[in-house]
Amino acid sequence: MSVAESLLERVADLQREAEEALHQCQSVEEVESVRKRFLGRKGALNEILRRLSSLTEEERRQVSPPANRLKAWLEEQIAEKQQQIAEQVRQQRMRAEKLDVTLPGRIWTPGGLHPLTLTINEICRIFTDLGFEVVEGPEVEDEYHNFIALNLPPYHPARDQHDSFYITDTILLRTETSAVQIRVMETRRPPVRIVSPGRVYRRDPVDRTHSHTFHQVEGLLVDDRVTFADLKGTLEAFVRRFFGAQVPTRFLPHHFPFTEPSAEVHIGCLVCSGEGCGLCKGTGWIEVLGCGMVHPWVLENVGYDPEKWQGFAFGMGVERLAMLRFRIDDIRLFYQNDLRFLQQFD
Ligand code: 2NM
Repeated sequence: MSVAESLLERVADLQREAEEALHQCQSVEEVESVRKRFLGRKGALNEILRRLSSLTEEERRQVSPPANRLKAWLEEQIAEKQQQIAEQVRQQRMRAEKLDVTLPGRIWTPGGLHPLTLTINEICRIFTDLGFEVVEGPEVEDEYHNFIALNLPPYHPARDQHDSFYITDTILLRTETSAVQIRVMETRRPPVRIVSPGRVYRRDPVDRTHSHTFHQVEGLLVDDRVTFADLKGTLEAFVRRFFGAQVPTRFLPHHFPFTEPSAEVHIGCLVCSGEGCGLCKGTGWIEVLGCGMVHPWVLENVGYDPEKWQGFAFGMGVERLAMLRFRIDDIRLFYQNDLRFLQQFD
């Protein structure tokens, strides 16, 4: 077999080998190594072309065209294979990154307001509708604003060290929000119409109806010619809106150091409507509010002339009202943050 014939055979073999090698390729890197093997500087094809120089003119004319066709064919095949693999890789990535828009969405449960917040908001709303303004103040108070200005002198039983949380000798957690009203009166001239909602603290043992930390809304109105009738009308309007128009009220004489006269407001029992039951302990009535005409000494303490100005004031426990409204029998439920409890209120 002549050299020319063996080279031609080699060209034919190379085409088959290249075809097979390309067929096996899975990646661009593998195609690249096939390219090197056949078309590279030291590749199989160059080796054939180098050997052409040792052939005669006639033999070269025989071998050269098939060798060059093989080269062109290889370049085309390799380029095609590269593209084919690139497309495969793209398809794979598309499949991997596919979004399934039919999957169900995440379910978000919306939050809601705490029943005490709902109750405070409703109480304040009723009073703002009546012309009162909502004012808040500090939970850490001094003895003057929490006790002395409210006509609770030293040695008054309500001031027992064991009934309040003292921080220093004279600084304590407020035991009622009246201190806020003292602060407002100190800085404004009458008329004053305010309600002050907020958290208060007392050293009470915790049980179904008591908590050391609870909430109050207290109210104050100061103007000239204010009478006990104004107090009764205002609180009756409040009770009718909060508990319902059909609920009866009664005022019983009481005592508070900061009001004179003072009264307790009762409503007809929501459970038995006056028949007598467990809730009202057989009396048919439930206490919901404390109130009275602001004591002249309290007015004097804030620089108001009691001959010129009169006022009424009242205070209510938010937990107590919320328990009556929502029929809750244990105050501790408000503070446990159990969603099964909290989700019952909107
Ligand atoms: C109550 C009952 C009666 C009251 C008094 C005052 C102030 F600051 F004007 F003197 N604020 N709130 C008051 C009166 C509070 O709670 C049962």
